[in-house]
Amino acid sequence: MARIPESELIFNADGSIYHLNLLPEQISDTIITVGDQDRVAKVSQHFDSLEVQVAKREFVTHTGYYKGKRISVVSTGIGTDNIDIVFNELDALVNIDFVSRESVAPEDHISLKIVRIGTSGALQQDVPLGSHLATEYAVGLDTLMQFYPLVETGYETEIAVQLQLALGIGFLPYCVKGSDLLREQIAFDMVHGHTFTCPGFYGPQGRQLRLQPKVQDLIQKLSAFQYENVQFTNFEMETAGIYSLGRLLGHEVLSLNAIVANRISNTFADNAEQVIDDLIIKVLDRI
Ligand code: R1P
Ligand code: URA
Repeated sequence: MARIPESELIFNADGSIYHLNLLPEQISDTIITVGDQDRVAKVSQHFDSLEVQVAKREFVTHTGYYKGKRISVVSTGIGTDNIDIVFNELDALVNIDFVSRESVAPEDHISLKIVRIGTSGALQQDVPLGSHLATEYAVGLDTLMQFYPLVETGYETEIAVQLQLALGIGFLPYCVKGSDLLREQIAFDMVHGHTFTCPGFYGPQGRQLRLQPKVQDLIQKLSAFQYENVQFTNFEMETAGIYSLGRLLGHEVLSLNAIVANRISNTFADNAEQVIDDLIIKVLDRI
């Protein structure tokens, strides 16, 4: 195994990894990610005991025990650029030897179980505000996978190609499926859906404040898009990055969405916090 240089794998003075500020022993192999750093404590408040509390920038980590199970909660901040940092560093914590700076041997590879608890906007009239939605396929409209050799199935590539045509955009999106196993284990009673991951909250999600859109009728096009029996239910800003880096790095990943907005009925949930809290409890009990 090649030694990874100091400029590529960066440690802080205390030996912790650069952005997450964590040491390998400070995370569990069962991880919940949330976007908002204040949501970390909303998860860990349910722990029986809290062992680790670390924070740097938007990356807050709490590790503790919930009903005897060791769980870490990590905030990612917003966007797939942050997911790149969080996933590479979480993976390094378990699959790179911090002393030798080498990857562990393939037989020692640790597969993390990672579940995102996030908020999301619905793209279909019949996805109710306040529902909990589990993503099967995610399409990334961001550029993260321009920089990694993601291997897509023929089916995934076809979705991406057809979507590019439907939107008339000058780049090929990427499409990737999450873990069937985790979806069946944790999301068996949730709304089943497919998710667009957008590189912004406003223009890239068809919101118009003072700027004119470049892609005309984006919401209508995303809502109407269908490939075979895959119709997209919602959008947010991390899932496709999570699913593709999970596949590339060998981790089990699932994205769960608390639906707080419906962009077809133009409504926003007045109980968004409660919807997220209910999702947190479900995940803690099932993960
Ligand atoms: C935008 O408001 C943010 O909310 C959603 C989007 O993915 C984006 O991160 O998720 P979180 O609530 O987990 O941050
Ligand atoms: N998060 C998003 O990214 N979009 C929404 O509409 C709601 C939450």
